[in-house]
Amino acid sequence: MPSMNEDDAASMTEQLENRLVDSIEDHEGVSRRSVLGGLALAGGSAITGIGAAQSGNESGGNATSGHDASFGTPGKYTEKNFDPHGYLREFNTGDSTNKRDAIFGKKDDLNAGVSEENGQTVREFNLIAVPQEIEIAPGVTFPSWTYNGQVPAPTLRVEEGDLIRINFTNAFADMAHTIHPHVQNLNPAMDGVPQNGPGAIKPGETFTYEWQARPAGTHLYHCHMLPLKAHIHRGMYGTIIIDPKPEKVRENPRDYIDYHGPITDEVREMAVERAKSRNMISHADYVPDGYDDIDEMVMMMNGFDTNFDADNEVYAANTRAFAYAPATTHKYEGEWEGGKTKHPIEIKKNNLQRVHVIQTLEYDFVNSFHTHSQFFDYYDAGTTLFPNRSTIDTVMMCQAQRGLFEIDYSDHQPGLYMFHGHQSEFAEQGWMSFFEVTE
Ligand SMILES: [Cu+2]
Repeated sequence: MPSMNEDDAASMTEQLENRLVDSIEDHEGVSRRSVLGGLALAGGSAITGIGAAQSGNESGGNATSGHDASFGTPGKYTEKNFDPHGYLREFNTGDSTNKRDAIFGKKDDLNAGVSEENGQTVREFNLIAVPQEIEIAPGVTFPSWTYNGQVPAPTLRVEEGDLIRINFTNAFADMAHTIHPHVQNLNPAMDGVPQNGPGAIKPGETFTYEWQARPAGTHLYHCHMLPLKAHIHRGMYGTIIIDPKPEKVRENPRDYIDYHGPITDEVREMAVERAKSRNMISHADYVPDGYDDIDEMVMMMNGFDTNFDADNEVYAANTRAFAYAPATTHKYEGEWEGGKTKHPIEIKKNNLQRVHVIQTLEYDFVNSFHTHSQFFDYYDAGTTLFPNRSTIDTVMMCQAQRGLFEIDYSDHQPGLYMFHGHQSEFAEQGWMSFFEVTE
């Protein structure tokens, strides 16, 4: 049987959500509107000294603007410039002719283009540091610091061996930022720490970072300004996925597999096949035998300290508490539209399902990821093509740790299957979600 029926799951989510929203009602760092049906508050701006007019809302409005005095529906999210469901599978490759941002008609110029220089593919992106109010629970906003107005920042996806070029602009009025990538950087000036290279990128300044795309895997980028925990906790982090090149794997399979036995032809071919299945850029149509398709998604496990006491009150995967949980407003009632509310993540049972999981929580030492009713394979940092651990249903992750999960529900009945952080507090305060397995 599926882990829970829809009505029970929606009811449980609603109870948890109401409790969560009640618990943070009076925090000075948050404003709460639609749940109470009250007026917009300027709490976040007062705390941070960041004016609402500077909050980057030219990209289609944010949760603060446009909803003053609106009486929203309890349990519904109202912010429309970030959709945690669209974000799951939104991979930016730099290709400016193939933007995937049609969900809300929002259009930024993140993908700046793909070109060749000295025989190397260059994937170019525009990232802008900008303050932004974001919605972290229905009707509850948080004064975040962002890349491109969203938390998590956009996912960048490149191929091993590419040059990643980042045109970085700091649009804050009063605060310096950087971008530090967790890749193998050959030039220390490009490391994005304030003490090196261009150093802190001050308000109004721009700098072009260039990073080598290696090693293949699931990686992190984040701001490295001090106080570091503040810049990370406020939301300045995103994912870089580097797809393995099958040709490189064929040449040096040992670099890609956690395996110390002889490299037989069979082992080599198995590694090459796995590399093809991971590579969504130059092998986008490749599907391994036995599967209908490959589906990949990104979940950054994060949290928010809404009263700024160095302890998180709201936890989530991809920012919004319970965003992937069943709700009475879900799609089966005809009310679902991207950005409006929450619903489970659909998994087609015959797909090879991968989840890139990145732990970015501040103020708590560890986070975890736990699946109900099924076990998964785990590839630490996504850098190996054979699993480091198999047949586990929970993995513990420290900050900046990330991994690739492969989950197979092909022999399961269609229905709802819960997953969540296995710290009970985190799960109850927002980090609880469901996969909906479908035929
Ligand atoms: Cu910063």
